[in-house]
Formats: sequence, structure tokens, C-alpha cells
Amino acid sequence: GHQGVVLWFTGLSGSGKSTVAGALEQALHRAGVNTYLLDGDNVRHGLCRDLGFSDDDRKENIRRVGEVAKLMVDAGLVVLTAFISPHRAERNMVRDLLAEGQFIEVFVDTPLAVCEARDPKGLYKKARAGELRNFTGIDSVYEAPDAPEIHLDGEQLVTKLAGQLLDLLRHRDII
Ligand code: GGZ
Repeated sequence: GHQGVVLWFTGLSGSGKSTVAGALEQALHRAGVNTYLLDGDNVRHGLCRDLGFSDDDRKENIRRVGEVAKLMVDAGLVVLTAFISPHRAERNMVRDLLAEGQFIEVFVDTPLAVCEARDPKGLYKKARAGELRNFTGIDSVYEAPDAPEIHLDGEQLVTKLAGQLLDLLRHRDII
């Protein structure tokens, strides 16, 4: 059987968090694992629709996502979360909500210049033009993890990165 766990992806906008989490989720489904993917698309339009991108709002966003993830872990799901989660303190707050081994911090490490070149939504361009304030990596902080459970090179292919995560989950007897 499986055990509940959170794979907490963190990284810049455009680093590939959601893409890698989505690919991993598909692979887990094929293996018969019950998952749930929490990301800005399903959280910031509902649970966190009252929140913006100030430091306080990001903190509250991560706090709520952490609490929801904990409930899902208690239900036995493999939970994947894809939020920038720029502050070390908030990521550690979520880590402390969960039992030992239930929080797997996944650092999707993609250089700012690469994220900015990808710019899938044109947000970096807007931030550089001063049309979007408090943008992570431009005029808002991103604190890279000191000791993530796994450190991914975000310039590698998505299938390779998903494979590294599958290996980790197998090694830990989660799947
Ligand atoms: C960063 C922003 C901002 C600002 C809107 N800063 O690439 P995306 O578009 O799809 O992902 C980003 C998403 C970040 O939301 P999170 O909930 O993950 O952030 S946090 O964990 O910090 O609470 C980006 C978009 O929202 N976006 N404005 N100012 N990203």
C-alpha cells in the first residue's frame, strides 16, 4: 500500500514546477497511486482568491496550502504542490506541520535568466517594464532551499526530472 506524503515543489515562476509535477502525477496514476496536485490554477482562484503577492499574502497562501496538504496526506494521498513558496520560513512551517518523512522538498532549480527567456505568460516582460510589481526574482525575494530532499536541474528534460522523483519515491517505499 501507499502512504501519504507531500512533494513540495519550489522554484521561480517559469522554473517548471507545474510541468514536472504534472508529468509525475501522470506517471503515478499509471502506477495506480492516488494523487492530488495543488497549484495556483486551482488554489488562487478559490481557497486563496482573496490573496495577492505581498510577502504577507504569499505567507498566508502557503500556510493554507500547507494545511490542506496535511489533510490530504492524512487521507493517504500523494500530494504534489507547485507554488513558488519563496520564503524558507514558510516552507519550514509546512515541514513542521507534517510528520517526519511526510514532507519532501523538491527544488526546481532553473536560473532566473532561463525562466525569463521562457517567459510563458509574458510576466517577466511586464515586471521588467514596471507594469507588474513584487515579481519574484525581479523585485521580490526568492530564497533557495538549503537542504531540499531533492535538487532538480530545471534545464533537463521533464521526463528525466519526473523519473528522478519516481526513483526517490521508490527508494523511500512510498510507491
Ligand atoms: C510571482 C506571480 C506574480 C508575482 C502573478 N510574483 O508562472 P506562473 O504565473 O503561472 O506562476 C506564478 C504564480 C505564483 O503564484 P504562487 O501561488 O505560486 O506564489 S507564492 O508561492 O509566492 O504565493 C505567476 C503568477 O502567479 N504571478 N503575479 N508578483 N508570480
